[in-house]
Amino acid sequence: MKIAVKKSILSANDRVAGENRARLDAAGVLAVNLMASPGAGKTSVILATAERLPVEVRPGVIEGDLASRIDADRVAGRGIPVVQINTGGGCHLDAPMVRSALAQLPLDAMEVLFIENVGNLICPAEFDLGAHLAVVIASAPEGHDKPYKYPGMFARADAVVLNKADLLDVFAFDLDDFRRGVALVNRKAPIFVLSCRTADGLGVWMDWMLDRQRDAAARGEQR
Ligand SMILES: Nc1nc2c(ncn2[C@@H]2O[C@H](COP(=O)(O)OP(=O)(O)OP(=O)(O)O)[C@@H](O)[C@H]2O)c(=O)[nH]1
Ligand SMILES: [Mg+2]
Repeated sequence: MKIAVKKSILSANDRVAGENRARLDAAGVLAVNLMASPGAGKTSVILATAERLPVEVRPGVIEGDLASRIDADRVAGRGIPVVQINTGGGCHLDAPMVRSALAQLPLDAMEVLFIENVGNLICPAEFDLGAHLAVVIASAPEGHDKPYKYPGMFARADAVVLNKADLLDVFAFDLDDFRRGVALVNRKAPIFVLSCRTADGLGVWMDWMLDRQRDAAARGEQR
């Protein structure tokens, strides 16, 4: 019974996710779902990336948190269109939440949409939002064992960002072991080791993301 209910919730979610994706495709917007534990650096990665985008690639942001407008205010402070979703206790965003946020965003005036999911390495992986890319952010202070302990999240990722690279030595972070852990569940996702603090490694991540953004723009032009 429990499994049947879960399946039906997920399939209802997937329907709306498909509609969201179609809407984003029509607007030529690349949507990136950023998932990580609390404090890994989701908002920092969004801001560091947005700051370095070429002028013709305009960002928008959806912020997901249980409560508060703290992250949305940080983003709005940079002049970036943003919608805050408060889940009121829910541990992940879902496609209907994103649908209502899309209705409030100027999709025609943006080329890339960052969706910051609720800080959690478990539930967000199960819910398709209609984004084109699922990016998992891990960070040095969390330790190198996370891919082994939360395999579902890493298995579904299109890319893995390892943030706070400036702290690798401080936390005796074993990068090889981390890479092995990711490879156990996901052989395709590139791993970007970077630091929002020093900006090291941001360029490689941005090149990869902008390649995908160009594909999304081409999809929009074909319509
Ligand atoms: N040393 C270091 N600190 C960082 C880096 N990136 C982010 N931080 C710090 O990590 C803390 C959390 O960063 P956020 O970007 O707010 O993390 P988040 O994942 O958005 O957090 P929640 O939205 O609360 O889940 C802040 O104090 C940042 O300044 C980094 O590359 N190096
Ligand atoms: Mg945040």
